[in-house]
Amino acid sequence: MNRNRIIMLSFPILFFSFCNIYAQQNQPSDGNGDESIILSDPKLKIELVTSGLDFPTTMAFLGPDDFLILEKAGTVKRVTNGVILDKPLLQVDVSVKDERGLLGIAISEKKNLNDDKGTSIQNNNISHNVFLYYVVCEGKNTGCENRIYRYDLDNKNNVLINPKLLLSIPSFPDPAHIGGIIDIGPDNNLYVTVGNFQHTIPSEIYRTKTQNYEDGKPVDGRAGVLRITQDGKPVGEGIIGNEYPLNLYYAYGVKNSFGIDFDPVTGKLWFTENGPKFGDEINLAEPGSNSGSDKIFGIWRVNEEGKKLQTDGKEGEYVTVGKNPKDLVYFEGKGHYSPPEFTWDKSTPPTALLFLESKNLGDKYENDMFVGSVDGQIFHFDLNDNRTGLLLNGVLKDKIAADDTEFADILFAEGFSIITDLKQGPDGNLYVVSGLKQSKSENLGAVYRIK
Ligand SMILES: [Ca+2]
Ligand SMILES: [Ca+2]
Ligand SMILES: [Ca+2]
Repeated sequence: MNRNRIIMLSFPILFFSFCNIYAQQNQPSDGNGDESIILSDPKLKIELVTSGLDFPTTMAFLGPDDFLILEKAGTVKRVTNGVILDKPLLQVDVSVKDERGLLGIAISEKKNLNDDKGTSIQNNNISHNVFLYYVVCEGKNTGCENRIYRYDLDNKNNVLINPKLLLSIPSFPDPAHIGGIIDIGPDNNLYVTVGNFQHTIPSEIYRTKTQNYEDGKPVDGRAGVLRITQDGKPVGEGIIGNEYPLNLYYAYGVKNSFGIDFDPVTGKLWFTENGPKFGDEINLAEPGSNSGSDKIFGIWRVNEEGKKLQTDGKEGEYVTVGKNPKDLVYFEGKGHYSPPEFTWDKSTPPTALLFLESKNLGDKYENDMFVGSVDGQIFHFDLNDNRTGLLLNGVLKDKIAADDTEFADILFAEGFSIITDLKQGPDGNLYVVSGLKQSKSENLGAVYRIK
């Protein structure tokens, strides 16, 4: 196969400037319809781990070559040595409309035995707690809730049992901006992303205080990164308030997020945020961080209609925001505005965010940040010395990727379908979950390993 030819067809304009980066390409060993995947580092190899999944969302490892993976329509599958176990571990009746579905998973070594009846359960086959995040609706589009359950994994019989409801958030008006990612922090608590539940042009305007409307409706769990214990309880004193569910917020003013992870060096939380048609972000979140949504995306303010405000009528120019802009909500000074550490001006919707702790891909990638996108790209970032920001040079020194002509320094891979998750395996390699936007006739969702 002539790789250069494919690249020239795909990137005729960028070819000459990028030809060094793409001097050597890699492709999955079986070449199974994935010829378009390109890694920018010729020293790295990519392998197909498994395919035939129907819109896989997120995955979590149980052990080496052994992980659970979710399909959006409500199935939990186990993949061992690349083989998908015939029988799903769980099939839940979720709402799949638009962005709803079975979305998030996190696994911890068994700490709690679930017990819905108040009696002690003895089951020596239970090896892990499995946390799942999904959306259920009573009617077709009514009575919807984002829910987090804790299950027990019966490791012998390969089933998830004893569901315990940990958190439920009313999910309306739209089947959009659901969030849905769960991660376990260094403090062993669960961190959960929740969006604002509204299309960019909403079917109904519903504004709460955590979307930065001071006179907004009461806080209900949307538009933030929430933190709960593995039993579903608030963690100590609330950061921005003590009333439930305000006491669950770690960060707020978040439109939607498909990616969180913790810096393995500092323990700090980083997350991606999706803007409207501009202003996608990478954020470092201290406790009480306000990301500015629904009023600021990236570094751009929006008007009442959600349109980007310009200065001097110039295309792409932005409004500088000071510290704690006046018109945002701060919950009596307990919150603070936090501008993004990086932003894409032209929409490149970021998804999963991962810190790769291992040196398996080379010393230079140790503890670096990787970010996936809806457009099938993986971006790579070094952090600065004190790990308070990203190390950005040249056209990215302004912390803004104006468009894809500014991607050269940060583009690590491209050519996947929508990337829904990035994980480090116990083998130290980088795993990529590539879903498919429309998988009606073929189950083309796949997992890849970069090593
Ligand atoms: Ca923001
Ligand atoms: Ca590095
Ligand atoms: Ca720039």
